[in-house]
Amino acid sequence: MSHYLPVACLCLLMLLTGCQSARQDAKVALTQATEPSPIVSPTPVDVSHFPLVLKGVTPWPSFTPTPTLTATPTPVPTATPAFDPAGLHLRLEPVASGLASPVGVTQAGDGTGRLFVVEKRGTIRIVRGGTVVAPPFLDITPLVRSSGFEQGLLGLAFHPRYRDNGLFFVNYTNRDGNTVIARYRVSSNSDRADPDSAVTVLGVDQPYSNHNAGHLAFGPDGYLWVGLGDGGSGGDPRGNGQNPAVLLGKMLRLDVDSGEPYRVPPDNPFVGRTDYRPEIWARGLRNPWRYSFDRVTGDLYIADVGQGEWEEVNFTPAASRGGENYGWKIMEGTHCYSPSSGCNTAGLTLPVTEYSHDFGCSVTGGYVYRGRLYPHLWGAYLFGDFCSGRLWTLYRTAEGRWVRTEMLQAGHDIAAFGEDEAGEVYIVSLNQGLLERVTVAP
Ligand SMILES: [Ca+2]
Repeated sequence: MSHYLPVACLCLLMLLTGCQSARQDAKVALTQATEPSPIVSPTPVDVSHFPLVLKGVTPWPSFTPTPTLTATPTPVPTATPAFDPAGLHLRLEPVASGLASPVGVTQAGDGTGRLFVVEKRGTIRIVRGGTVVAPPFLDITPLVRSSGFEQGLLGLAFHPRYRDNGLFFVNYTNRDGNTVIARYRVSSNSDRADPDSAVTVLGVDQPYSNHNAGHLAFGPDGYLWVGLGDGGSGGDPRGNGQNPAVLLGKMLRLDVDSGEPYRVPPDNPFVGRTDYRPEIWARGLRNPWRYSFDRVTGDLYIADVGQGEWEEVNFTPAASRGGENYGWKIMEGTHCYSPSSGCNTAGLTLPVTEYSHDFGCSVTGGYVYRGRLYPHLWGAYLFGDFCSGRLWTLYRTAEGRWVRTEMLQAGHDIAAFGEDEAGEVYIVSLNQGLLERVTVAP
């Protein structure tokens, strides 16, 4: 079996990046480049920007779990060694197959151990013990436009108190091509949602078909974090990423427990500013294809898909008060984009790692490993590339350097990462319809 995606698929994938030449980029993605290992981010991180004094890979004593975290607390191993990728061999273990264009996987935090796979065309499937439950948990296919490669049902997040209130949130492209974030409730059957329970939380017009981002996640603050792409096309023609008056190209932070359908948290950074939408937590994002909070530290990792050359991962410490500007489209990664040289980088938060299109073409953000099965993986951020199937670890040394190491090549696309309740990490392949678990070879 080919280890590479069909070129036809890659041409579609190029939409993720807005590349000018799909053929050229397909060639790049098909090039099996050898990456020096480990790679250290070439960019000095402006630590002064961060209000939190960072403590490398063992920062958990500073974290105070809140009651809104998921139901299964992960015990903190004692005497865990600092993460060291040397000699560590990761593998992908098949869990389920036959999924229809999966783009996400998550869990309900309700103690049932079920995984919920998001299928692009508009369904959510339960995987229990490696078996895909036949009737979908939710089927909103009639509401969803998935004809564009980056359109569809794209995100799912369960309420932190799902066990008590049965609420969950989805992000999809509606029939008009616009983004809808909606709330649903489970039915009396715990394996079936009530399709008639929908309440629209937020609608965002999309000027182009691509860069819909689509991820949803609850933070340790109990708020819903919504990442929006820049509206699409290529090169952010409308300048949305830097425009504080629009929601596109931003990370939003919403209180979905107060107000109807939501309230702006009073400590959002731009509350009271007439020139900013108050929902905005941070700006300067292009297409944040997956972000996650470290369930132990509360730190936020945002992967942002690049325009044509540089894929990046951004780090925001848990103590951030928000207001970061992640740079797009002033910069792509750590490189000036508009203008192409001599750009003003003042006040920008640069990524902690980036890689060129020699190694892929569309970053997929993952999770910091906090599972129980592989202590040697504890504290490492796992992420990958959609096009090349490369999977990396990223961690911060005690000296404050971010180190990225390629750990494996999946042999297929990596469309999304997810965690189960115990903190084990999974990936899904859109083109292969696979759900796989990340394991450490003995
Ligand atoms: Ca950036």
